[in-house]
Amino acid sequence: MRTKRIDLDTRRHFIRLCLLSEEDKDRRRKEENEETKCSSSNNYVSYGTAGFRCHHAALDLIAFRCGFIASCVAAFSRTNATNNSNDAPPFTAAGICVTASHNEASDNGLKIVDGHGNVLGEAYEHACEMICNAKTEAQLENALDCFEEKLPFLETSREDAKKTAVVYFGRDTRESGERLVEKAKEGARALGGRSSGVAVKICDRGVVTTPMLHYFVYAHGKAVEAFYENNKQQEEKNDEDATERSLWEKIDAATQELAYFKRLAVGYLSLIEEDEEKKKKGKNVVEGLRANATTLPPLHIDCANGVGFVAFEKLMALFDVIRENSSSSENSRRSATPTPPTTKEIALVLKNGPNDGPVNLNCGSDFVQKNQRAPETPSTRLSFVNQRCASVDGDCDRLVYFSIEEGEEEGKEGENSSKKQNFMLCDGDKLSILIAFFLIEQLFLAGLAHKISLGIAHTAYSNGAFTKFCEKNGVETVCAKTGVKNVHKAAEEHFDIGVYFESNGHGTALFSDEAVKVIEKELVDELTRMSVEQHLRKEEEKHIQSVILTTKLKALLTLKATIQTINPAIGDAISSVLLIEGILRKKGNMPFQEWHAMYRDLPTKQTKVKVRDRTVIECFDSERKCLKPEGLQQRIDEILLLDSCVKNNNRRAFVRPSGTEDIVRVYVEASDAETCEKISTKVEEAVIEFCN
Ligand code: NG1
Ligand code: ZN
Repeated sequence: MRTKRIDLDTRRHFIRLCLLSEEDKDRRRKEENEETKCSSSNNYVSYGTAGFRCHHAALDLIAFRCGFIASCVAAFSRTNATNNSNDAPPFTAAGICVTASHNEASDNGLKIVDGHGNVLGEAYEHACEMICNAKTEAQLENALDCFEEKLPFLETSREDAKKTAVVYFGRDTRESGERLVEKAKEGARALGGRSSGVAVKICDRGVVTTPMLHYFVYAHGKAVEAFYENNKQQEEKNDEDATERSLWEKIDAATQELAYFKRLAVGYLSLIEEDEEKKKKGKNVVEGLRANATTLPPLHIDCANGVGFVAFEKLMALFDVIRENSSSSENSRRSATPTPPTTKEIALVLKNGPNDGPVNLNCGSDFVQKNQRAPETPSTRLSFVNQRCASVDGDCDRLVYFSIEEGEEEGKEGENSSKKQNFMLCDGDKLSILIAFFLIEQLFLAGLAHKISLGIAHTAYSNGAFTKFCEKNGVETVCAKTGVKNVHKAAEEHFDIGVYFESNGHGTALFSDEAVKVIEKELVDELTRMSVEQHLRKEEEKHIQSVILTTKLKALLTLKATIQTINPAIGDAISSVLLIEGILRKKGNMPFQEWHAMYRDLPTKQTKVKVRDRTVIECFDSERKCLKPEGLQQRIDEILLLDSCVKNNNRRAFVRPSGTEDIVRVYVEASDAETCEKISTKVEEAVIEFCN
């Protein structure tokens, strides 16, 4: 008979704690007549596009329950989710990230990370929602039953299943973060105890970006896997205590901030290595033609007044250490000559940190991308003009690039002249294009284009000009529902290398395990072939051969460096900055304007509409059409015919309920801004009419 994963005593203990806090909440609400903005009416908090998110005051109970969920996920799943076999390593981890990403400062949220470092699977969402909204004992029992159904069943008795569940915690810079992390820890600890046979270990990583927290959980799993793999191969068994100590040392080292920053920094430095070589030898023709041939101008990063600022500062400090180390070793090698000044590997100017104002207020990637204008924080407003710029969001998992050219208005000069500004945005679509084209080129040069498929996954928010551009250039695309979890899944399912970005800059390039293996094997084969050939060559030829790497080898090394520069767990703005800067450098310091001009976006307008209950809208076709409320889609189709009796292929409009805010999102695209504006107003009116 299948036993329950969570033992009865622990269940009762958890339910009792939940009920106590429910009573406490009711009492407080009566005393204070407390009003909190939840994602929908009657205090029901739904599992949205990216976990639970609403006003921070309504999240204490949810944080506690999410902590418990994360502990169970860590305790009852194996590092290799594809098999439940008992050969799989027993130590697993999960994570809780306390963040509300791009939302305003008073909101907060809970994201649960599974043992692989991914967002907790869709299969758990309904059960999590039930647990977090249950108010009575019966509801809690029912919700736990539903949750347990989803947990992988381990064919072991509880005695054998005695294990350590590790839960990693991280938070962004919001004031409510610390309190909610403490609540979530209490929930996580509710699983630990003699009756459950589980020891819960809490690893609080403090203020970190969301992708860093995902990375720690991912790295934990990898360290455990590697350790067991190693141990299996060793004939004689070591002393058990020593083995366990050594395992924890390995896990600890792999899941620290330094390990994360080192991986990315070393990946980036390997990516641009060849570029440094070229610089020593002189520019090539393309570089010679470019205005910025020697270096890329510094990148001014708007950090959304959030955690990205702190993390980028740490990355820069690591680059300084690497530079110092390499110049001192260079120095000792040629002691007589002074060290030449080393060129900056990367030049970043950080703006809008946590001390500059409330997170995301008038800044950050969401502000820049949706409003199509530069951040408007008082201290930095003007400093973005005529620079190469980028913007990340409040938890640093989104990235967009932009540039504002400002010049004198024609025909006017002097004090009264008004400045003409030209705002240019390279959003998630353009990040996808740059990365995908770069990787396709490398795959061809490496001779792997026929073995590894590459395509782009995107959402309905991608510009029509982007999809046309991909089609024209033979790059396969697939449209998924909004939300990283959906685009990630589409990229994974459709391609060996799936490049995916939401237009708002959420995304990455996903290499399948198989693709990584093929690249690594090809690299080893190529190196072997070269060393054999070199062995057969004459002395003087050997020298030349060692300097001139074959094109194929260079491409393979570039692919390997790219893989290392990417956070393998999830889309990461820090990793994306390094990758994009690396690609731009490798493309001869490609100017922003040239990247931006690869294709011209159709004008778009995105607005939010407040309605009584946004959940009355039901969508289909990757959210490009709506089924309910009845008649709304037909009205949108009619509006799209505005001032024209034939269908215009450049016009698109769709509406969908947001999964992170209590609003309906309206998206419109047309050949000119004026039509966009008109259509948008009419669609907004239709939403209000049909949804209230
Ligand atoms: P919602 O609020 O469901 O539209 C927003 C973004 C998503 C994703 C999530 C998670 C838009 C239009 N939507 O979701 O792309 O980033 O937040 O943070 O930008
Ligand atoms: Zn975010």
